[in-house]
Amino acid sequence: IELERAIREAVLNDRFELHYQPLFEIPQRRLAGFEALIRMPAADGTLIPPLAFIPVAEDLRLIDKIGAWVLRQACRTAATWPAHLTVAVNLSPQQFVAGTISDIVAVALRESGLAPHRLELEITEGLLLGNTEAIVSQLLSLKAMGVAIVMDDFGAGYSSLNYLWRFPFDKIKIDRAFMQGLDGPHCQVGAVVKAIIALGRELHMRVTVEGVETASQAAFLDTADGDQVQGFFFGRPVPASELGASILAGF
Ligand code: G
Ligand code: G
Ligand code: MN
Ligand code: NA
Repeated sequence: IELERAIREAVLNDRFELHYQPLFEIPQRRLAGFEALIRMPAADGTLIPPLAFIPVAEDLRLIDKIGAWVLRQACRTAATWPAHLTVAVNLSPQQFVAGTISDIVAVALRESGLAPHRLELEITEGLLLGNTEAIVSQLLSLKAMGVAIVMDDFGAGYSSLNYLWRFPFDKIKIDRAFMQGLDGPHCQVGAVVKAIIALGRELHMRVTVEGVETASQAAFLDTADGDQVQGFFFGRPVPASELGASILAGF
């Protein structure tokens, strides 16, 4: 109840923050762009992570408003970056229910002046469980605007392979569980990652490896053929205000 009140108040006053985590090209490790990650400031000054309030915001049907704010804010911020850098925004399945997501994205792009090809929209398999035709037509109209569609957390769910040929993804992000698995007892994890990358190649989709936390995981990337990497080893999410200097330094 306390959380519900805090969310409603944050929505009314746009009191959210976006942090940005860098993505790098493989193998040059050149900065490619950032993923925008929402946080909600709490009364005591701490930041509430999305997993703690996004599901509640979804139940309260407030995610459309929050999501529209995230899109506008992320596009506005990215428009101030060097023009080769992209920004990725996470979308909740609920943002596709009303059928207005492409209008909301169009407004964010128009207001900010951000070139559409610099915006990536990350969706998860939860979205694809729904009304397939309605979802595909919305994804296609987003793609027609020039925006990239990304399958997030790939491989973590139940039937991801089935989605790969049904939906028009430009990129897949391999779930961070695979990188964590590299340090565990299952010696075939690396082979599965390489096979997913090959699958992406065959489908003409770019592949991002997520959740790289250690030097040994980073070294694995030299043996694989991925396009991009993201993870704490290379860069943590930081507030927009701290980005400027880091970007100029190549992060
Ligand atoms: O930043 P963090 O690792 O705590 O994010 C946890 C989860 O919250 C991730 O799965 C991420 O996709 C999701 N998330 C982060 N920002 C947003 C957002 O703006 N909208 C939605 N719907 N989910 C987000
Ligand atoms: O589900 P999604 O990929 O959108 O989740 C993004 C979340 O993953 C962010 O909240 C971010 O903080 C988190 N994250 C990013 N890199 C790493 C990492 O190297 N290790 C772990 N454990 N989490 C990460
Ligand atoms: Mn994501
Ligand atoms: Na992910």
